[in-house]
Amino acid sequence: MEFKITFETYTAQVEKAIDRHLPSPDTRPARIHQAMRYSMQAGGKRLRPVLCLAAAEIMGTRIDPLPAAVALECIHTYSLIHDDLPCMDDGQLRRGQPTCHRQFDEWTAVLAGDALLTYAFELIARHYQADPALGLRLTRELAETAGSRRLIGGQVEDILGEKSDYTTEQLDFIHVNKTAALLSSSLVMGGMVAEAGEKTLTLLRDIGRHTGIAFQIIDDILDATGNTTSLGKTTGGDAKTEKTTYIKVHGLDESRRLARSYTQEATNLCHQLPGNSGFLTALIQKLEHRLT
Ligand code: GRG
Repeated sequence: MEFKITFETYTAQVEKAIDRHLPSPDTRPARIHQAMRYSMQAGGKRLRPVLCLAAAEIMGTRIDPLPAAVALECIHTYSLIHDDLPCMDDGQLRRGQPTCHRQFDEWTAVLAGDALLTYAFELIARHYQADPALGLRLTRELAETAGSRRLIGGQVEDILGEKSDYTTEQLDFIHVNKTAALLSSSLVMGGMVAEAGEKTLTLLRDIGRHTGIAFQIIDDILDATGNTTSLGKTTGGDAKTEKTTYIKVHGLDESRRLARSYTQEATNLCHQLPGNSGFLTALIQKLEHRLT
């Protein structure tokens, strides 16, 4: 019960901050701002911003982590909009609603994704200008994670892997970069806002990596076994595109075991954080139970 209340408190803060920080829907040209808001406010678990807020709170912060949290959600939502495009996964449903390119059209969806990507950095530059060193650290963290060696690099290898068999090393590269990197940065950026030391930031990064790998394994399992209506997004896409997934490489039972093991590793590391990590530990455990 306590977990649920804290989670809902964080997500309510995030929803309000998204509404406050995004350009209003009538900002000219209205079409792009409506599309940005359509995808950002379509729901979603708000996992990345919540991780950022939770990390900042564990450390105890004097600076507001919400702009950083919204910037993370902007990057995540941009990646979903672009991943759903016909030239990539051609997704029809996202967060229980028609994907951005279906609701608007393809060119609007491409530009809405571009605009959210850029806006993430505007938010950081604007809201952390009183502490330029912090603004710079957050910018570097987010830029490296969203860039061609991490998020985009993972996506590229993922697409190249369609219709071919990947080694476990290649599969790990995809998951670590496409999924885990942004979860790691969410925790790290929360820690940076709260002025955590290098040792704690490394710990947060490791927790994010293990959580992210578990999260992606579970996402693969849900894609193979879940249903489109309950998940609010198109499922079965991995098999359709013959993508290399954890299930294809390890089988369903071993994938479940691996998800459990990465989750366990992440929660073990949480106990080493200098503060009350109860909520973070419970959140990571709940993510594994998306499976049941
Ligand atoms: C740069 C175009 C581009 C893509 C980068 C992030 C990504 C690669 C693609 C998005 C699709 C995908 C399956 C990503 C893996 C991470 C993942 C499972 C995303 C879904 O995250 P959730 O479940 O989504 O947190 P909500 O809607 O709840 O926010």
